[in-house]
Amino acid sequence: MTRARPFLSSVVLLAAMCLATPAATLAQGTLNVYCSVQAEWCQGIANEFQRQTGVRVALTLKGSGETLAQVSAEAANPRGDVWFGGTGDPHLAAAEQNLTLAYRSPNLDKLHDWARKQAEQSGFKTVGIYAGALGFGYNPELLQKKKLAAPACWKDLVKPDYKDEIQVANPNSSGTAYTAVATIVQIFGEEEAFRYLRQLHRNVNQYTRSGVGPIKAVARGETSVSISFMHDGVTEAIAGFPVKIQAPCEGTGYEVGSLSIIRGARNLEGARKFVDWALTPQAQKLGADATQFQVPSNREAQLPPQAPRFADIKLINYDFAKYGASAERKRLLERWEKEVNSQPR
Ligand code: S7P
Repeated sequence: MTRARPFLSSVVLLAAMCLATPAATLAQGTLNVYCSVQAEWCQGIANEFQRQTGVRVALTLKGSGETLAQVSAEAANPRGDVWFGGTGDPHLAAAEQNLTLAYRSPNLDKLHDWARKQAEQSGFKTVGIYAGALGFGYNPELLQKKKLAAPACWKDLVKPDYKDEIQVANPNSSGTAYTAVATIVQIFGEEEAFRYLRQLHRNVNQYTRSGVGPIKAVARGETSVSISFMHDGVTEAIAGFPVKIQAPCEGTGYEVGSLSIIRGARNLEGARKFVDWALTPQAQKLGADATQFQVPSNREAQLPPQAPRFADIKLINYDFAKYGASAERKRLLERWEKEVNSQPR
């Protein structure tokens, strides 16, 4: 008798919970989401998708290059269901390596051309969920203290005045930094770009693992200048840090942040449901709710007023097909490792 009571009360409690809980929020399995945007947005999508569908979301947070490496390492025994966010190039490389699955969401025709193009050129194995332009972040207080001018152009960053003042991520682990290398190659041509990257190397105080590391260091006053996605600078400025952003005068590249279903997904039904949901204006608003101000890919999603305006930025015609190809990515990364990273500063 005494031993049965806790069991009975658990059953009563469970039954009461079931009656009080809408059907959609009862557990509908688990969805393993590899998430390459900042943690607050990842948590926001996990909470909201779970609340609306009852599918429990388990998050793994990693940058774009690292997630590509993980998905590739797990190919024989996939653990993830979907990969949310991160720069588009590694999503395209994953598609080409057959690490991701084709899916044509019924919401595809509600997207901007650049997001649909990402889907079309990958054979529908990935799709654009947001876009963001690359630029510089700087700490005006620190620059003033050091009597340094704010950088306006890519060429400014290699001036001797900026010795040890610049931070950028390592392009092997970071999609942001790979976008920077590919952008510089597209602007200056490859030979000139590698000369430039070697000069820049002398001014870099640290190559961080993650793409947002450098702008957070600018915000904390640990480095004067970063190469970052401009929207990540807005996030820091809104949090109250002395951060300003700049679009490079020669022009700049941009990302099509992407979303892919991982081949071998154990919860394929949940993964497709997640993709459909992530392409809606309501889901895309969760980025701005988490103070992350990329341009959403659904045409009906509101452009956050804080988002850097593409119309005000000189954007290059970034060649996603070329720089998203695995062989080109590998070649550029190996060249960067050999000719830049391994050189003394
Ligand atoms: O913070 C958001 C964001 O800039 O992070 C993504 C980025 O690729 C992830 O970081 P890594 O550079 O470390 O890969 C971008 O897609 C996104 O806009």
